[in-house]
Amino acid sequence: MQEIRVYREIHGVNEEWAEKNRLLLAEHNVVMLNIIGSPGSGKTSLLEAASDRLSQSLKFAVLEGDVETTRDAERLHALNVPVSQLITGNACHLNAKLVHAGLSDLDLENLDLVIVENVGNLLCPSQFDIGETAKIAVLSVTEGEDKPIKYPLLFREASAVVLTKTDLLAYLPFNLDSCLGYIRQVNNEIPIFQVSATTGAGVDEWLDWVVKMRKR
Ligand SMILES: Nc1nc2c(ncn2[C@@H]2O[C@H](COP(=O)(O)OP(=O)(O)OP(=O)(O)O)[C@@H](O)[C@H]2O)c(=O)[nH]1
Ligand SMILES: [Mg+2]
Repeated sequence: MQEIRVYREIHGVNEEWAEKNRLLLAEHNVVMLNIIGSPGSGKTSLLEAASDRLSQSLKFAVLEGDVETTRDAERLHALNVPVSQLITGNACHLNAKLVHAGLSDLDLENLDLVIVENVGNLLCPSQFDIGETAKIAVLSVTEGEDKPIKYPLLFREASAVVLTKTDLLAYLPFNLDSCLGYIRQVNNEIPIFQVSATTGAGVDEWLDWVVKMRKR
């Protein structure tokens, strides 16, 4: 009888690099946060709105993940944030090896925190461990309130949710209570921050959480 060949994706290789990242971060006592959300959900805008106050509390750098261009890195560079751009080519997520390349070039000895903005995608980045201390789920009110139950993996794995663009709530048929309920349905304990990068509302509350993560 003819044999059946089975080919399986080797996630083990990514795990090895993720472990190297964890060791590197631990060696320098640096926390790494992995920000994940749909394209355009407001990840870079959140960092822009937060960078000034965050730099008063912690020494931090950003690794920007994108399929193409250095646009997001340029936006943060313009605000004097130390930032590198990680380009994945066609991949819909960052892998641990690419993150390792970015981490290795940072002055980790003089940093408290590295924030990674993953490639805009609500599903794939959650499936790849990059050695982060915690994941942060970013969801904008323009995406619809049901996304936490339609794409539950990120919300299950995240340590916090940032609900962005709340300044637009008045103009959208977005049911905030339903959204909060759906997030709780997937992850009962998770802190949820309601934020507008445009008005600055809620940014400080989220930053308090970030600073606590570093001190923990
Ligand atoms: N009204 C409003 N618009 C926002 C807010 N935050 C971001 N935006 C807008 O949303 C769009 C996308 O914002 P980005 O910060 O580039 O989103 P992103 O998640 O970094 O996008 P990718 O990196 O491409 O995945 C831009 O036009 C922003 O101006 C907000 O709080 N309120
Ligand atoms: Mg961005």
